[in-house]
Amino acid sequence: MREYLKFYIDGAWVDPITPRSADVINPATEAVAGQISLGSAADVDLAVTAARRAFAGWSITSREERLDILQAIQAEYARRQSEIADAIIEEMGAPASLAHGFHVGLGAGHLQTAIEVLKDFPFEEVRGPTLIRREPIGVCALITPWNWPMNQTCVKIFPALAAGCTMILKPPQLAPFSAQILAEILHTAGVPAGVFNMVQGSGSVIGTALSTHQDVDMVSFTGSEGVGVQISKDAADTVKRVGLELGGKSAVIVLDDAALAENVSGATAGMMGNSGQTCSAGSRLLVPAARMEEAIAAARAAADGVTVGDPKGNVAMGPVVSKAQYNIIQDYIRKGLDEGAQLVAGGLGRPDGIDKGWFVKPTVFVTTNDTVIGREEIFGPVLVIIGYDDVDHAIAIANDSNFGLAGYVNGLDTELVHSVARRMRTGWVSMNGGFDFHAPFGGYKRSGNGREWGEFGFHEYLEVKSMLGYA
Ligand code: TAP
Repeated sequence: MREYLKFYIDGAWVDPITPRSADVINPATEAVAGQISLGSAADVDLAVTAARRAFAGWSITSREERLDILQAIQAEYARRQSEIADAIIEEMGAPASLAHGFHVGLGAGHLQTAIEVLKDFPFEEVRGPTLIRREPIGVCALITPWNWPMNQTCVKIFPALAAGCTMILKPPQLAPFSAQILAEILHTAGVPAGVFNMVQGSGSVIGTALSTHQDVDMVSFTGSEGVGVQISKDAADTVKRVGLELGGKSAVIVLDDAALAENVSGATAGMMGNSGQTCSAGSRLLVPAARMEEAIAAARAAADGVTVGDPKGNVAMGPVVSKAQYNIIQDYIRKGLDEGAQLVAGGLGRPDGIDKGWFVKPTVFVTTNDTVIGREEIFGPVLVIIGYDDVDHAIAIANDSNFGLAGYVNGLDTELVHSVARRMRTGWVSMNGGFDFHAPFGGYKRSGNGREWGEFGFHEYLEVKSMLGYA
């Protein structure tokens, strides 16, 4: 049983002002995995005061001082990454191979990227008679979700630290363990008191207290669209900058010249990887309508081949994060059946042989883009396949969405792949599996605003000052 009852404020582990705790449930076993404290607005006040005090010193540290700290964190993160992975397995059910691999790897990647960007980031540049300075924005509230706990946390903390900001992290109640270990890492690595603070608790209490706080300068949020809208409203009265990374219903376009079975198989397995709980998941698979039977066979084989079970073991897919999330996904599967979508694999209920834990069957439907399961973000292991007539039709389907986070294009004709990617209305398009930690990541339309990752993620935490008459 993990007991994480203290908050990290002003460089020390402190008790909440009003003691109140909550259980954290392991979604694979439904057993209590640990306890955290639930904070209050008064705890947030202490953390913000500490962050404001620390800002005066941290904001004027040199590039070298910040690099030293980030490199110390890197050494400590590497030393404890196995512990982080174990925490992630318990808190949100990621399978061990994914937790020890991609989950901790994404966190490490954002840390390394922040170091690389900081090394030669142009904080000052002269343009004509003007000196343009980029200065840290101030005290930042970082509000994160449970689905990729280290990715979402590290992609905010490290650029914020590198930029010279101070911060308060509010981890998700459903997956609070790995953040607690990360706070220990920052402490051991020597991050000065007050620069990084962490208060656990509910979004409605801690999140709201941060978004409305007079002395918080910006909020960086990743999570659902509804909460993103609420945070924007809450932050409006104090004119904070708000960065939002919200949901998606991202299309994978498999072009006619691509190896269809191989691509469908890869996209299906990829969709199931984190139990479909990925904002950029390729949850709409667009294939040539004339080759639908071939696509169905490949998707069925791939989905049926996904091993589901105890995430500590050697499986490809663990449970979804919670009972509530399980029920949402079951409702969508039911909706798909009611809408008359063709069920290709999976379906309602737990996988055969599993009677405990929030496990969902890897599910594939064939449908059209005007159905509920074709349009809404399910955030579970449910893939929809949609047929297209020609390339223009594929792009029209891909862009016919309220979201605009990610897109995927796979094909052999490089010029065609590039032209399709150019026409997709999303902030991030991966062509033939392309991946880059330095590439800006963020959404068009209702998928959010602002960009994270790499140098663009840095700018989120910086103000721009013009000093005229400089030269
Ligand atoms: P959210 O409710 O959006 O939670 C994300 C974070 O925001 C959590 O830390 C949450 O705190 C906090 N929060 C909740 N209400 C808040 C408020 N009024 N003010 C400030 N912060 C607040 O997401 P969820 O419940 O975890 O998941 C619901 C749906 O969101 C999913 O089904 C999925 O569609 C979507 N989602 C998207 C993403 C990405 S990456 N785009 C990630 C996760 C979820 P708590 O600790 O109280 O939850």
